[in-house]
Amino acid sequence: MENAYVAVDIGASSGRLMLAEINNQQQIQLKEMHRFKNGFKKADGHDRWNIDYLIHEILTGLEKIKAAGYQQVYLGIDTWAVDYVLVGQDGKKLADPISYRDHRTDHAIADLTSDLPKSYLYKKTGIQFLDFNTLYQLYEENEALLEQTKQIMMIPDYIGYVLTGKAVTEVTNASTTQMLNLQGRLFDEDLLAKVNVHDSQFAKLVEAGTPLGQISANWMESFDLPETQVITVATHDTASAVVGTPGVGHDWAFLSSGTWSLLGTELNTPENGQLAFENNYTNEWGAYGTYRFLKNIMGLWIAQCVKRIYGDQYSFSELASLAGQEKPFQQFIDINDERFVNPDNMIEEIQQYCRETGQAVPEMPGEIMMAIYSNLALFYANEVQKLDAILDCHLNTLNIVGGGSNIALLNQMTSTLANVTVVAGPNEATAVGNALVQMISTGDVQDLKAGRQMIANSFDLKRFEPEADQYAGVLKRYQDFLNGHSKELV
Ligand code: LFR
Repeated sequence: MENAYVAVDIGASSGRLMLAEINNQQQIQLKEMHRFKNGFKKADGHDRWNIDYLIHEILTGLEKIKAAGYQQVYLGIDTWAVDYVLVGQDGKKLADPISYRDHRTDHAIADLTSDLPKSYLYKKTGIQFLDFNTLYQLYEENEALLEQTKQIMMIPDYIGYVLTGKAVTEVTNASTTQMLNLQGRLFDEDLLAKVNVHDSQFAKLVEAGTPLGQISANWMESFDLPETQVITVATHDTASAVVGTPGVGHDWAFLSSGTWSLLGTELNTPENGQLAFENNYTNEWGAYGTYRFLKNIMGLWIAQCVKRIYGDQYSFSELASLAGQEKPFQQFIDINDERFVNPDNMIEEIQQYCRETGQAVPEMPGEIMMAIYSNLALFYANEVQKLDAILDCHLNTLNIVGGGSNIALLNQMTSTLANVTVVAGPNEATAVGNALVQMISTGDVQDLKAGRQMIANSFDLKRFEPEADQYAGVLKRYQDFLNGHSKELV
C-alpha cells in the first residue's frame, strides 16, 4: 500500500489538514480533509491563541481521515513562527501563548538594543529586526511565569509534544527566535542570558525531516484515529512553503504570499554583511542546510483586515474584481509601516495615511483594494531590485506560492514592475512542502531537487511575463516616496 501523508498547516487566520499521496504518474496529489478558523483573542490583557482548540481540530481532522479509510498515516505540523508556549514543571502549559501581534513588544527592540548594538546582534544571528521576534517577546515576558518555566516550546514543537509526548526544537522555526548563533548553529548563550532564559529550557535542536514518534496512547483511546507517525517537518510555515516552491535553476526568487508576504531567495551560505543588515534582510534556517534570505512584507493581512470590516458583503474574489475596475497607483503607501501591524480599523488607517501624506484618499471597496494591490506589487518590485543589489546577482524568475498566487491582477503587476517572469503556484505550497519533507524522510522521494521537479509536474503553474512600457517610471517614483516616508526598522 502507498504511504499517506498528512500535512497539518496552521496559519494566523486558518488551519487545515491536507492529505498528500504519490500517484502512478509520480505526481503529488493533495486533498483537503479538514479546515478550521484560527485567530487570536484578548484574554488576561493580551492577544492570545487558543492552542487547545487547535490541537482538538487536528484530532478531529485525523478522525475524518480515518473515516475516509486511512488506517495508517505519517503526519507533519507547521505553523507561523516566533510564538511559543511556556511549559511548567508538571509538563503542562502555564498559559495560552501570546500572539506576535500583541502590543507588548512595541518598544522592545529599542529597549533591548540600548546596550547591545544592532549590528552585533545581526552579525551573531543574521536575523531581521522585527519587534515580535521571540527574543523580544521573552524580554517582555512575565517574570513570575518565566521562573516557573521548565521548557520553552515553539508552537509547532509544542503541538508535536502534546500529541506524542516527545519534545524537540526544530531549527527552521527556532532560527526565527533571533537567538540562534549563525556560526555555532546552537542557541547563543549571551542572547539567552539577556532575556533570562537558559539553554536547558529548550529541548534539543533537530533538523527538518527527523522522525518524532507515534501519537500517544491516551489520544488513541479517546479519539478514533489512524496509526499516526509524526515526523518533524520544516515546522515554520514559510520554511515549508519554500520547500514546496518549484524553483528551477539558480536565478529564482520566491514570494510566499499569505497573511504575510515573504520575499527572498534560497541560499546555501548565509549573507549577513552590511548591505543585508541595512536592508533588514533575514537569514532564517531552511530544510537541508539552506537559508531563507528574505524580507517580511505586510502582505495580504492588510486585505484580510479590510475584508473583515466589510463582513459578508463581499468575497475575496469579488473584492479582487472590484479592484480590477480601478486605476492602479493612485497613491503610494509604505505597507511595511508599523501602523499596519495591528490597527483598530485597517480601512481608516489606510485613509488616514493617505491624508497625512497629502494623497488621494481611497473610499470605495475597489479603490481600497486597488491601493493595496498596487502598493504590494510596488513593494515586491522594489525588494526584487534590492535582492539583486545585495547578492550581486540577477534574479529572473519570481515563484509566487500560497493563497496570494491566485490573484492574477497582482501577479501581472508584479511581473511588469519587477521585470521578471512570475511563475504562480502551487497555492498550497506550504502543505506540499510539509508533505515533501515527510516523503524524503521515508525515502519515497529522493531529495529536495527531485521533490521540486515532482511539484512542477503535479500542479498547474501559471506564467506571467512583463508587459512592456506599461508602468514606466512608477517604480522610481515609489522609491523616491519611500525614501521620504519609510519607517524601516534599521
Ligand atoms: C508567515 C510567518 C512569517 C513570520 C510570521 C510571524 O505565516 O510565519 O514567516 O515572520 O508569520 O510568525
